Amino acid sequence: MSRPGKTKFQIDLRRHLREHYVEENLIHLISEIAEASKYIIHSISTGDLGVAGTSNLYGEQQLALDVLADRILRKRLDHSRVVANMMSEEMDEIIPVSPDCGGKYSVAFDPLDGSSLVDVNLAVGTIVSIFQGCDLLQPGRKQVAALYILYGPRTTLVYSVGKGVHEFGMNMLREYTLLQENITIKPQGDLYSPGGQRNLYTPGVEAFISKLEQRGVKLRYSGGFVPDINQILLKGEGIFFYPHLQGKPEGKLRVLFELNPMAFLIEQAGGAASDGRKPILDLQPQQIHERSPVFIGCKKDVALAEELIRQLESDKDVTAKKKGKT
Ligand code: FDP
Ligand code: ZN
Repeated sequence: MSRPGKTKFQIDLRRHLREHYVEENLIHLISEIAEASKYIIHSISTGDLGVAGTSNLYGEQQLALDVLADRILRKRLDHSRVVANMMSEEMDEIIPVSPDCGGKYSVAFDPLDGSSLVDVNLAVGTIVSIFQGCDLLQPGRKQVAALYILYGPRTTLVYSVGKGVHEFGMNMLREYTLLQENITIKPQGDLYSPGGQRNLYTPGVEAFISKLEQRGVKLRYSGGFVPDINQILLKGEGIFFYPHLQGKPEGKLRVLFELNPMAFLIEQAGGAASDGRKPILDLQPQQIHERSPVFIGCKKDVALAEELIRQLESDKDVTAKKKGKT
């Protein structure tokens, strides 16, 4: 689990948080999420690929892994004593946990992003966004912490509390220990991860992808947002985009559960995240399941996407946002 030259031996997650003077309740919250992930990885790796609403051989209700992951996290947060409100991609409404917001945090999470990839044994992840107090419908810039857990060949956790981005690996004892501190990404990169269907790209996005291809950048796309972002962070370069599409101006990814936390992490690593016009972290969400186009990764590449969209598209192509789960 080590990368020579970049590791500090056996610094666990809790100790790392303490050493960065993170507030006690927030340390507790992040540690509880890390604990919950151990149960989620167990469910994934034992391969209980139940389908929600169906029964197994014994007549017991089987749960899809994303529903199971949601329950595991929800229970843990519910009992943590430090959560005011929570909501997840799997829920329709915000769940109040404690009416008292003082010293507490509100959490938005995507319990198992990329769950359609579980069947084909590709990497998936949990994404978490944390605000202080009760309010979850705030611009992402107000987040106090963001993290994801990547269930790949290895399980890793990447977090930021606004003091750099740090990667931890799950060891044989199922503890998260430090792999890499203060991860940064270059201003411009040679990897691209384009989401959505190319025949639906709008003129600005088509011009952008053509420019990247003329530059000779390499395609690296897994279909899972967590591994695709993790690749950019750890390779230190690249751009992921899931743009506005013709007939789908809101793109696909959700602001609260997916984009805000990843934008927080990428900005902390020196990158940028934009909806094509403005930073993701400045969007004021109106609804829980709001979606947005996204261009996220190396700063100069994100700026190039914005420039071409500004030149070749009118505002209405990009700004329309719609509510809704699929
Ligand atoms: P999934 O639907 O498998 O959960 O937002 C979820 C997500 O995957 C991301 O992980 C991924 O980047 C994107 O959707 C892939 O979208 P497409 O199905 O349009 O390829
Ligand atoms: Zn998701």
